[in-house]
Amino acid sequence: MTEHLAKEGPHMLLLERNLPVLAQSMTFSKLVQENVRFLNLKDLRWLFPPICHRKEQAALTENEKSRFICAFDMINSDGTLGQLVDIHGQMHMQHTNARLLPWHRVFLHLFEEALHNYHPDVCVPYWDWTTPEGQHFPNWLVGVLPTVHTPTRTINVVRAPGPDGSLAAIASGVPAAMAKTNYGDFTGPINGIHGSVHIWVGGTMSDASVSPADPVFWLHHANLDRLWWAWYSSAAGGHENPPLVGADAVMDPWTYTETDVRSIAALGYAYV
Ligand SMILES: [Cu+2]
Repeated sequence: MTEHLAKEGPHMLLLERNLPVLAQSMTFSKLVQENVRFLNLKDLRWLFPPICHRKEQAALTENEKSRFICAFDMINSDGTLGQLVDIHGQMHMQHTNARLLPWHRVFLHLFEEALHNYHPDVCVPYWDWTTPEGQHFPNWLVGVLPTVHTPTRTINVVRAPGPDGSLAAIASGVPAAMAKTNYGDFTGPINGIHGSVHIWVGGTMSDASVSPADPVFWLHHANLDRLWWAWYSSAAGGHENPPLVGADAVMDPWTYTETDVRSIAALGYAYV
């Protein structure tokens, strides 16, 4: 029955079309969610997971840090992470243009849902390198250097972080970006800052064909996603959406479109 619902049900979740591994692990909660139009939502609220609260990495408890690392290791072992790494290495026009933020919003969402297969309460932390306290490599990830097997290669994660002062200099461009009043003017400098932080971490992170193998990739991109959300919600951003139309608005290789990712609440997460 779960097989039938996952593969043929008329209300198959967008998420399951985009991350087929999830369809193999239908939980009772997910099953109910699919059939919710037949049921009384009010009586079933207790079954639904709360919205994922993405926290600043330094604010995580020791337990939350180890659960994140544990879930990361699990999706590495089951091959999901390797598949995501290879997809990121392919050409989906997801860098240095208006697609950067929406494409990586989908990418983070699929990663977070994959983590939920093992730890339903784990959310992607963000690494806030815009504050002085965050302007160094996250201590708890220093020794986390996984080996990731993708469908095409084996990646041994390495890093060579630059001086903390350089990270501060890179991040100093953020306030000017946040003050821009249209998406193009905002995303231009954010794109550059994004790349500079990748290069600052160095090693695996400096190479887009392998960078998501480093767990800090996800924390870095969660911070960019958070900045985008903050800008969008601000008076300067004024809820302006990326100017994407036609094929540019489809976050291939997935079926998510730009309009599908406008609301982070609808995607099931919030920044705290
Ligand atoms: Cu990327």
